[in-house]
Amino acid sequence: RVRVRGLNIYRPIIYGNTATVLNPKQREALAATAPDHTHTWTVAVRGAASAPDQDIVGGADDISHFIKRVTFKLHDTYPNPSRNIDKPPFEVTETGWGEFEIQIRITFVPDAGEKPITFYHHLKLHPWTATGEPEIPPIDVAAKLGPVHSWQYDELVFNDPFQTFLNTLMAH
Ligand code: SLL
Repeated sequence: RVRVRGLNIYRPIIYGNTATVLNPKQREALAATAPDHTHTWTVAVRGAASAPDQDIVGGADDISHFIKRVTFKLHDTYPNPSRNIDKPPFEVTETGWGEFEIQIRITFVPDAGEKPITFYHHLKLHPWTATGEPEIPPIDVAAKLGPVHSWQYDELVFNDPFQTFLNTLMAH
């Protein structure tokens, strides 16, 4: 296996979440099992060429040729908190009532010869405020404000990549 020494190649990603206040119908559906849930949210890792809310099936934003698995580790209050996603869209949608840190682990395709990387995203449910001070508005007010978005841009950098992996990256 030949490494291309001195070469750094990177791929842009975004990761984060969108959260929406449950509508009356959704709350009704959860009344028996999770009456305390107030929001539905989606946490995701996507190629940066895609918009946060966009569904991905192939194309320039497909990151599955170099990402084998994304593991989202949710709060222990969730059943099976460690969620493995093995194909795009790399995302988890859930309902809940609280914000927490989500551990995100990216496992690369075997060809990459790269160790998995782990980082965190703070699941954001409550609206951004002008002061930055946390402030949780009443749920009807939050509902009127609309979806909350919290997304970060980052770059996955591959140093001295294997020639075969470089070929894979370049072919997309
Ligand atoms: C808090 N640190 O105490 C946070 C924990 C936990 C969020 C938030 C529901 C899980 C379920 C849920 O939203 N958990 O019922 O399945 O505020």
